[in-house]
Amino acid sequence: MSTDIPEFAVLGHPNEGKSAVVSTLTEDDQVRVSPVPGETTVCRTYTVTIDGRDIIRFVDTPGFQVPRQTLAWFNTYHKDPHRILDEFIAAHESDPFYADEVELFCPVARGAGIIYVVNGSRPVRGDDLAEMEILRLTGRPRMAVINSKHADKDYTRDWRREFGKHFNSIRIFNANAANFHDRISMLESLKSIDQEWEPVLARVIQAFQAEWEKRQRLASAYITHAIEKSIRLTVSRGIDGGDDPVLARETLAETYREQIRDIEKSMFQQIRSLFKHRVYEVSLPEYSVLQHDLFSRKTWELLGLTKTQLAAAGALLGGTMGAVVDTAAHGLSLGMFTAIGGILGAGSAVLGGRRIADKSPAGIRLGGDRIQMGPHENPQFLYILLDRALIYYAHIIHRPHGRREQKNITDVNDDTVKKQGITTRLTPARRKVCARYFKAVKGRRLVRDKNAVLAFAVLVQSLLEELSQTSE
Ligand SMILES: Nc1nc2c(ncn2[C@@H]2O[C@H](COP(=O)(O)OP(=O)(O)OP(=O)(O)O)[C@@H](O)[C@H]2O)c(=O)[nH]1
Ligand SMILES: [Mg+2]
Repeated sequence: MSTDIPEFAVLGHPNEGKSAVVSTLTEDDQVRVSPVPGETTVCRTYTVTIDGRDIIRFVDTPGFQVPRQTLAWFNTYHKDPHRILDEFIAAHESDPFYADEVELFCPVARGAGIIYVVNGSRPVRGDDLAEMEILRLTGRPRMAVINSKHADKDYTRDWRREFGKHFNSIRIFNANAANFHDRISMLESLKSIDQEWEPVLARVIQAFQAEWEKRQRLASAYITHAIEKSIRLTVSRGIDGGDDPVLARETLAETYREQIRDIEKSMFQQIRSLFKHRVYEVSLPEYSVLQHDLFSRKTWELLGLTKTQLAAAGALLGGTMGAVVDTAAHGLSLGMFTAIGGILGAGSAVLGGRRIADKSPAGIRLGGDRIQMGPHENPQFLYILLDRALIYYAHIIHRPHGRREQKNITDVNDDTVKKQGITTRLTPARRKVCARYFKAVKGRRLVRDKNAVLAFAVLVQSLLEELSQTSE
């Protein structure tokens, strides 16, 4: 290898998914992938950088255009076999007929290993055999990758039979479905195509794994932080005798919900950029619970609340009227205000509204009459927030960067959508961790309850790890 870090050129027939493979392997969604054959016309190098260090390079190349004619030239070449590519390039550099072949051989001529990509959903043809023979004659370490574009047609066995004669290693790698573990397995296979690369590729794999663990730690921190913020959130507003209690309560509740939605949205955004989804919005499948509003009954139902829990939650779905300050200055007593606001406000539990101290926790006088929403009183709220975060995380980590077209999942009957809550399957011990955490976050003694907070963060990280072991 001529460069200090490993370099692999991704070669193949036009439109077989070479660019998609490069995109998924390098986690770069800016690689141009297109249904039109001939999209890639010049080589482009994509370097994987971890913590500011270049780790490995993949070169996206144009597809073979004239493999039979190229093979015919290769078969007439009888000089130094190590120079076959240099000689081919020198002989055809200014011949437009061989322009793509000259271009795609360049990275290999300078020492890159070969990853040959084929579409396993179609049969092997004559051109493919010519391409494979060319690659064999280059003498470079090479691996064949079967990237099947359609699950219903499978010619993998035929491809494997042909590959056996031409390649040092064969792998199935689906650019539209591969996850982190598939990428690691791919690197493991590359190790085996040339002994010389073993130690350096072992270091690459280590760097990938360390980076993945770091992302899990960060994702867990983002999630825990957002949940804590959401549960603790309070909003308040001033009221006076002329205010309509129902309206006042509802506008405050909407502000409260909106702020929590925003906290969730920015946490999703943090996770998305952590996993390097930059260009494309990761669209969620239609059946996903995340298609429903955080505060809708549907969300809580899908996430596994039982009928009784739902009934008990009642209007608490949307937040709790946490406390009311009442100086009776405007002639409407606390009892009256909460009673009217509560009863007319869809049966909410505001009747139990606490009277907050006339000093806010920060010691600032609140002055005047105020109503306050939050912190959230319903322990189920924690599970809802956690479930949604875990579901989003799973969508993101199972979304390969090379995938472009969306799966079209339409018309999923609501009744057939199964409950999606991950937390309903938590063991009793894990639920205890959540319950303790909820209590700690809601109360004022957060600092003293740091063990509860720590235990919860550890739990979230384990859940993230478990999700990355599964396929979506
Ligand atoms: N379903 C499915 N489609 C894929 C897969 N890989 C690639 N495609 C699609 O196949 C088309 C071609 O993919 P590209 O990655 O652009 O192919 P290429 O080999 O780079 O093509 P050229 O640059 O034209 O030589 C695109 O529409 C991709 O979205 C796959 O694993 N599954
Ligand atoms: Mg391409």
